[in-house]
Amino acid sequence: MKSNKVTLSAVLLGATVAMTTAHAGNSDRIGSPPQPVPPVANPCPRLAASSVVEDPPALFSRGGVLTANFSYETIRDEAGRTLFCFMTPDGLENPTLHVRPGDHLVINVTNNTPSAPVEMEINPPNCGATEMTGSSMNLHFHGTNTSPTCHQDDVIHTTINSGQTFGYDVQFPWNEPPGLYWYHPHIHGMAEAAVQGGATGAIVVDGLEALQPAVRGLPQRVLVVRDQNVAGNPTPGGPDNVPSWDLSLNFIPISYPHYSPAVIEMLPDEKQLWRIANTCADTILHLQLQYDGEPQDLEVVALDGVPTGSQDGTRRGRITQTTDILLAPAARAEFIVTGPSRSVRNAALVTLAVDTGPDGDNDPKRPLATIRIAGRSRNEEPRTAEVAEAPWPQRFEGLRAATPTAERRLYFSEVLSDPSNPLSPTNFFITVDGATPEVFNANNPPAIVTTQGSVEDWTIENRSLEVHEFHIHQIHFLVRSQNNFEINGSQPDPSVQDQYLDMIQVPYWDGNPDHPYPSVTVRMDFRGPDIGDFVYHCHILGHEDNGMMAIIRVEPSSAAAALERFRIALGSLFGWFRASGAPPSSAWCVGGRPFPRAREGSKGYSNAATAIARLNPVTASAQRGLTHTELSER
Ligand SMILES: [Cu+2]
Repeated sequence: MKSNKVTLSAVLLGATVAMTTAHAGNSDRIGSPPQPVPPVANPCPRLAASSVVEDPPALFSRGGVLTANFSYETIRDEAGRTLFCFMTPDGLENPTLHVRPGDHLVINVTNNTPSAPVEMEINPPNCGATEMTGSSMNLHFHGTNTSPTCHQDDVIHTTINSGQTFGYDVQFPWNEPPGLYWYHPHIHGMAEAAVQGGATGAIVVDGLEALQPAVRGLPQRVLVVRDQNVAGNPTPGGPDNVPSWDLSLNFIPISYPHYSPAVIEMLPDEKQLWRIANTCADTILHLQLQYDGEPQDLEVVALDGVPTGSQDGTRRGRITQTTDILLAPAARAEFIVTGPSRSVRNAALVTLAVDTGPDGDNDPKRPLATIRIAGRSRNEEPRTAEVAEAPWPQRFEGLRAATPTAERRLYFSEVLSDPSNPLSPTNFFITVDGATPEVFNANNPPAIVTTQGSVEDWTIENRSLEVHEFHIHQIHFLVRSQNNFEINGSQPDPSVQDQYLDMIQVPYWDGNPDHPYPSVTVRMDFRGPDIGDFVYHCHILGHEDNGMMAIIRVEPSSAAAALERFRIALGSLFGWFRASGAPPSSAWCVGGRPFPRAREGSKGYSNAATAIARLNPVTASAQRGLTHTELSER
């Protein structure tokens, strides 16, 4: 018995020292105030239509750390659109950030956009500024299974205002799946404008070769799709089939009405790994690679950053074959393509028309790129590693076989802010069934509270007349079922069934009271180390900005909480928690201090919907949302 106690104490002490060391390492990197990053001349450059596609510039971690200095900038283009971007001091725009599992991603960012009036006060615990203005920004590391704490992947309380500099130190977990992730600003009410302005970039967790050997040595492309306002803001739809938004591919515009595609050069019959991120704010993509009109086979190796079929404990992925990839806003797909042979006359990467529902956007068919046979060798192009390391344990292993500890039902809904006025803005909601729908406010209490270690099955319904795109921060989910898709003529997507995603589309309801709501059932994995408050939301950012987001709190398991208290006590004893000038990492990192509830009468959004609508007015067209009374009477 004694030896067991000694062993347990040693393990506890070892774990505590490890946690403290990890925390101290984090604090040391952010301990001294980050140096301001000066603005860069001529920021946010864009390419000409029909340009040849090149990869975004790329930065790679060394010795376990990738440090980047970002100047957040804005400029207007000749069409009057407001552009946003992250510029490095040496002029790289939105570089791709390559890290490895276990690495630290250190970003010093200065908000060099003009100041704007205060919009609301953010209740403590604050991270950065305490007031949100019309030009606030922050960073979200989409899809990464990192911590939702201050200086890492917190988006609820992290606010960086004009002229302010902020230091991120995001620690990637050692068991992070290798694949494509991305970064973007995530200030509620302004996310759509920032992302459509172009402030998005790719993150690659390297090592895909270890789990998907078929990609070894292949030339690889990082393809970042963005959307933006159509020049002149014509009314979407109509006889000319005007898109709600224009697209660009690696900043090469594909603009209405001519849709001149970008150009991808390949050798004939060449195999390449394409890593495509849909970083559109609102536009859903339905990708096909067509040779003389025929859809080509795509060998999918990863979805949303997770190698397909890789989380079952074998640490080997399984390639899935498809001709069509539905890519929700924020989703990623990585697949092997075979270039056209010389006999192909017309090779194109296209996005097909997407049926978004009667209240949805207009996402018409259009080309993204034509494939041109190039005579030059691509030996100098970036390639994946020829020799892979041994595969490592994966973040979501064992989830499929786990017994759920809870089941929840949530639903997307929309209502007019003034039900008597069909032209009033729409409020958007994501609600736990039975709760009162509320538009998002950073000062809202959590809508769901769970405990670290739990595994939950969530069914997410769509009770509105347009599609919504479910996303949760910090974790991926296992797709278990796609239900009632047939009521509006859509089909479950076999290529995402049983895969691990951080994005999934829920088709629209048809409004027929006799019909069930379309839904998805997904398995949530809260077994990991990430505790605290984070968000889930629709990733059509126009919807998220107008309320369709809520907070989940993951409380530490009792063992983790005990360990945390022990660590704090130990830290106090040795003075390891010296004042560093940096705010505490999170409410939980300061000893489980209760998260303060929203203060009565605090300045800010007394009517959040009104204030948010002021920030981001909704086009009041085709709004046929039912009232919540009507919805709940069903
Ligand atoms: Cu939505």
